[in-house]
Order: sequence, then C-alpha cells, then structure tokens
Amino acid sequence: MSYFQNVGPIKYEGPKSNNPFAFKYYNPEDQINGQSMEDFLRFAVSYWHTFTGEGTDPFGQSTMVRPYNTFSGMDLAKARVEASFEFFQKMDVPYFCFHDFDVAPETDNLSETLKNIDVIVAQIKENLKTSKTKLLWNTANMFSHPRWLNGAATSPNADVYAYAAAKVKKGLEVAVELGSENYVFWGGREGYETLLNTDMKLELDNLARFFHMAIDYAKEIGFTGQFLIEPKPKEPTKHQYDFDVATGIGFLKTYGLDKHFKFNIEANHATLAGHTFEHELQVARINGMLGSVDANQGDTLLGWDTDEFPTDLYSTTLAMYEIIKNGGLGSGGLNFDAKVRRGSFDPEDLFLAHIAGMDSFAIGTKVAQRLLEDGVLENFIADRYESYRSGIGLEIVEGKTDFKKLEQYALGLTEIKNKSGRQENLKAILNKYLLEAYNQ
Ligand code: XLS
Ligand code: NI
Ligand code: NI
Repeated sequence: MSYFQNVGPIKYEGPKSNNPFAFKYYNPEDQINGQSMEDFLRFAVSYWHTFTGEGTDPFGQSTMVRPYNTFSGMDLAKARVEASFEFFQKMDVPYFCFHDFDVAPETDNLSETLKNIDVIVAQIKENLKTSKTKLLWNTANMFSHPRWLNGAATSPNADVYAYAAAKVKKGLEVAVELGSENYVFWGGREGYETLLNTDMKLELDNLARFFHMAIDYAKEIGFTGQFLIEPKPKEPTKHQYDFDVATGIGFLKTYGLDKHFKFNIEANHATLAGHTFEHELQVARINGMLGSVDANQGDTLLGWDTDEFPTDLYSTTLAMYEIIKNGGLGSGGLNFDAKVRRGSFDPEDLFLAHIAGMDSFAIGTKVAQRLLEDGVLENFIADRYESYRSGIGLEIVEGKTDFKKLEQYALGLTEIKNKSGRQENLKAILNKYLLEAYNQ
C-alpha cells in the first residue's frame, strides 16, 4: 500500500529544473571535503513534525490532511511507521529522529506504554532492514503528559523523577535495539516558572544525577552513541536550565559531565536565546562540543519557536561555515526539526518543505565551502588579530607577560592605531559569493 501516491522519488534535476518535486541544488553525489554531500550533511526527518504533527495551535484544531488519519490508537501508530518509511525512501534521506511518544501512544499506565513502544520498535526494526534510512537519534517526550507539569528530572516530585528515569532507560534500550547514533535530551520542562516555589540547587543537582545515571546505564547496556543536550532558553517553561550552549557547558563542567555530552543546536532556539544560529554553533565548535543540528528557522516577527523549514540562505551559509570548520558533524546530522505551516496541509507539502530545506542547506554548503577555500573571512580575521603574532601580542598569547610589563609597554606608546572592522564590505562579499555559487 502507498500512502503518498501523488509523489514519486525526489531526484536531483539541477538549478534549471522547474519541477517542484525535484532538488535544484542538493545533489547527494556532489563532493564536499572528500565526502559526498549526502554523507557530509546527514539530513534527517523529524518524526514528530512530519508524521505526528496535526497542525493544531493554541487557538485552532488540526488542519493536516494525512493518508493515515482514518486510523487511531496503535493502528494509527503502525500506519505512520509504514508511511514514514515510504516518505524516507522517496525523499532519499539517510536519517530520521523520534520521541518515544511520536511513534507509540503514551497511556497513563507505564507498563502498557512500554509495551506499545516495544511493538512499534519491532516494526521500525523490520523496516530498517530494507531501508537505507537509519536512526540519527531518539529521545523521550517528558513534556506532553500532565505528569510532567513541574518538570521531569527537575520535578519537585520524586515519583515523577523515577518515572522519567524509566522512560529514558527504555529510550536507551530502544537506541541500542535500533542502532541509534545519538541520544538527545531536550529539557522542555526542566526549568522553573517562579523562584518563589523553586529549590534551584536541588533541581540542578538532581538533573546532574539523572545524567550520570543515564551514562552508567548506557555503559551497562552497551549504548555507544553520542549523548546530546539540546539547549533552549524558554518555551514551554519560562526559564529553562539548558538556556544556551554556554550555560550548558557551565552546567556540564560543574557536574563532571562534559566529557560525555555534546550539543544538538537548534537554529530557532539560538534566536530565542538572543543569539544567532552561527553563534551557538561556534560556541559549541570552539569547545569541541558541536554534536548535531536541529535545522529550522524562526520568524523575527514572532517570539516563539515557530520551527519553520530553513530557507534563509545567509543563515544556512553561516551555519555550514561553522559545520565545515568543525570537520562535519561526526555522528550528528542536520535534522529538520521543522513543521509545515498550518495552511500547508497537503501531504505533498511535506515533500516540498523538505526539498526547500535540503536545497537551502546545499546552497549554504557550497557558498561556505568557497568562502573557506578562498580564505575570505579567515584571511580578514587573521589580519585583524595580527598584533598577537609578534611583539607584545605574542608575549600575551604565550603567557610571557604580566601587568607590570604591560603597564611599562603601554606607558611607552605614543599613538594607538586601530583598524576598521569592514563589516559592510564583508557582507557585500558574502552577497557576491551567494550570487555566484550557482552562476558560474
Ligand atoms: C522543541 C525541541 C524538541 C527537541 C526534541 O522545541 O526542539 O523538538 O528537538 O525533544
Ligand atoms: Ni529541536
Ligand atoms: Ni525547538
């Protein structure tokens, strides 16, 4: 049975193609850094937005027309698995990601929920045998059910904490069973609403204990994938503990967890934290902790996680710049944590949206690669910091000076000359590279 009869396999047709159901820029076979574009970018489909999302918002009901909507309960879950593998194959994506709750219905009874997960995981495993698409990461949904209203591993209620542990324990077992390459922790409700009723120290200590137990259990059952923390400053909780990468690093180092984790960086979470996407990628990269990416974009006019498909070429270019400098994403990938708008309700929109996102990242990759090959920003930056490569600057960098010597040096200065940062010119150069990437 086919769930998406109207759409055939999506192929690369090149920039001149007018076929909406074809890649114009993403050619999986193109080379980047000695790897194919497909192997370098490691695109992933997010199960929740693509197959589970219904288009509801706080004011309105579901709008999505989906071929499996006639089913319910476990039948719906099973139909979604079949539809998802058809989608993966037609999109030709190498990876997908899911929360336990996306694939199997969660009930009020834990053992029943775990059984539901087992049934669906067995079905996914069967599909994986014949599919090229693999599991990039899985995670536990510990934010939808009412029991999580005060958090999971930071809940004031120890019973909830134990329940959360049971879910993550299962998640790690599923990760092993399906060969997942990573395991993600996004703490949607790990934070607080008001300090008037919160013991922040206990909550943070408990969160760290939770992570340590996860590491121990992963070791025990032989899960060798990468642990990832996905920072987000707020939403649904007012203040989330994993606010941004820098805050996450501070937390991990405080609790001796930093060797075990990298970050899964989401573009829209970066902007919610008041940073650019590339800022978060760079903070992770320079600390050796850039693990994976949730590729999406926000809306400057809206102050929440709109999870739009990424189409902003400046953003994809500057993100790919960081990713190429990082030498790729290792076991991570580019997961489209993105949803079609409520008004884009046709099943075909799911394909069109992924094509838009994949093409946008392919363009960004090509532009970033050329910028790096020509050393455009590298050379400019090297020149800007030139004063640290000789004389007093070199002494600073090599730790061979002190306040007294620096004072002596400063007293001897007659004139200080600064150099222009040339921001506007650099942006114009970026424009030139963007326009030329496919017009040569
Ligand atoms: C929500 C998050 C979530 C994580 C996985 O804002 O992006 O979807 O990626 O739990
Ligand atoms: Ni995300
Ligand atoms: Ni998000």
